[in-house]
Amino acid sequence: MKLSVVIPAYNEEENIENTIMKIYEILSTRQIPHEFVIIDDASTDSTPKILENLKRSYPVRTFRNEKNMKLGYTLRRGFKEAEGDVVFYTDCDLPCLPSVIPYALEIMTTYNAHIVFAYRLDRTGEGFLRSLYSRIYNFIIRILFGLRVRDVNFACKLIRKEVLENVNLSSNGSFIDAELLIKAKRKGYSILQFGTDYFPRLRGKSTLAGVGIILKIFKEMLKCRISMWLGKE
Ligand SMILES: Nc1nc2c(ncn2[C@@H]2O[C@H](COP(=O)(O)OP(=O)(O)O)[C@@H](O)[C@H]2O)c(=O)[nH]1
Ligand SMILES: [Mg+2]
Repeated sequence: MKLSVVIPAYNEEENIENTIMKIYEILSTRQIPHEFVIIDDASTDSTPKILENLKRSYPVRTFRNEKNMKLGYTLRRGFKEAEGDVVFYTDCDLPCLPSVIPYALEIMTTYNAHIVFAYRLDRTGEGFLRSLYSRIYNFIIRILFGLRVRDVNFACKLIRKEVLENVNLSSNGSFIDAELLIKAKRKGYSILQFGTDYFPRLRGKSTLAGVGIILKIFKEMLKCRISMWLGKE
């Protein structure tokens, strides 16, 4: 079984190398065949240059969006490019320990699950406001879509490629995580969650909590809900 590690990157010159190195270390030690698929969302810092260098030492394939397309579009591109049987998706600032990857793989094979993903056991590092927003968001997703999960947006998800090929994703923004889980569940795929520790970003800026990003989530969420009500999905 080959694993594709898909990571979206936007101006991550301070994190990208460290993240790839740490994940590579554990996957090669455990002899898990893998590749990295890094989608650079039109970074304006030295991320592309660093990625070119990393290709010499690690199994990295990179793709670059012509212009900044945001998280959902970028992830969908990464999912399409992934050549593995299973995809692990995380963030450039590595919010979880890399050791959760073999752990999640173990859960996936033991329980024959289609998606295995983590929720944060302790969100202190996220800050009070972010943590509150995130709880409200999880609640709204539960009410609107009947999806009972603890931490929709936590970027630590292991997904069988088969699911990505059969679920039709269309979000360009950060609604993508919810869209994936909602549509996968509707198609009857099994999803399993496990708790893990959360490691907040130490370097670089968090860019996904702005008003524009949140408005886009709501717009795409309503679009998805309405098209499901209309039977289009
Ligand atoms: N595709 C894309 N990814 C982004 C953008 N902004 C941030 N990211 C990536 O999304 C991931 C999470 O970003 P981060 O700022 O840490 O968000 P947070 O963890 O929600 O605060 C990282 O891998 C970023 O590089 C963007 O405009 N487009
Ligand atoms: Mg982050």
